Amino acid sequence: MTDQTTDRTPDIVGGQLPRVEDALRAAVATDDALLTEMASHLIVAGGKRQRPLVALACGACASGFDGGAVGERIVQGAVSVELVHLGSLYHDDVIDEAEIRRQADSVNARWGNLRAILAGDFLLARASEIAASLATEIAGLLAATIADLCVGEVAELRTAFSTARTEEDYFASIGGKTAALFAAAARIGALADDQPREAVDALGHFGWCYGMAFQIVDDILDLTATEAQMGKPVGHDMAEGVYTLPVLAALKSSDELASLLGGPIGDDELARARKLVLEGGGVTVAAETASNWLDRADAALAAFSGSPGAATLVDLTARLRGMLDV
Ligand code: GRG
Repeated sequence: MTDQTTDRTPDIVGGQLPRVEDALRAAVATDDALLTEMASHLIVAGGKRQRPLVALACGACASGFDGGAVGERIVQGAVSVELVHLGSLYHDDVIDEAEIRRQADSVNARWGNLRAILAGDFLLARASEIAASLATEIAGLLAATIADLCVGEVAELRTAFSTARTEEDYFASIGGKTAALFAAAARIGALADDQPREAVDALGHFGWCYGMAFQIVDDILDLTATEAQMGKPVGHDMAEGVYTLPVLAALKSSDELASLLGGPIGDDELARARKLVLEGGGVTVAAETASNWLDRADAALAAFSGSPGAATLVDLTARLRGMLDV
């Protein structure tokens, strides 16, 4: 998805994001100038800060919250989640040999794979340290979520270039690589606020459903947005052998698409494959699926209606829904 730092939610909860920015920079400061520069590279480059916003908003869902500043523990929880996200991006860009991230040089492109891996490890270590300072449960949750990210990524790699990839394979992979971290963000925000167990579970469910929709929208945009909007070539996932929901849906009724996919693909074949996915209704199926996940996300917020946190979360689902043409 595009990196629009200016596109952050301008509401009460979103107004707390500058605290997250300051705390992120503080979290990666070290005595080693090179390590500090590498570890802060993508923080400075921007990003939408969706995961910390979800954590802040869930921390502001308690009925007694007055709409003022959220507690520092919630800000630190939000920081720990964004640091895990950042660490995963550093490692992902090494795996994909990506050159650009957040419209800047990727860390691997600027400093090489070895340093990018080490800097990513450092971000994960700082995230773990912060989580452990908040609560044993938060530390355990974040560690389990890092494992989920790895499982989701390996599941994706295992089915690369496979036209036999099923929708179940796809959902399992995006659950691990994306929804698990949004669910953790939501739970951590609520846990850092000492909310009751039912609230933590309901908000965790919101995070999972929102994360599933978020990844499906990201996968749709990979096929429908322009290169300028995405910061990467159109159809990049398909070219890399990552067959996402729109592609899997279109594959069901197109032998021609199946014959084009299954291995590395040239620019002309990629353009034809993309046309087949769009004309074969793959994007429509994926958009309906994302919309269903957003319905579930909204429903999970019923108990928090009227709180400033819920207003931010409803705004997030509405914005994502606005990116779907269904
Ligand atoms: C060691 C934590 C760890 C992970 C290793 C590489 C890997 C396993 C997992 C990759 C997970 C990954 C990169 C999933 C993609 C999730 C995604 C949609 C990223 C883009 O998120 P945005 O659009 O990006 O929120 P910004 O830049 O706005 O933060």
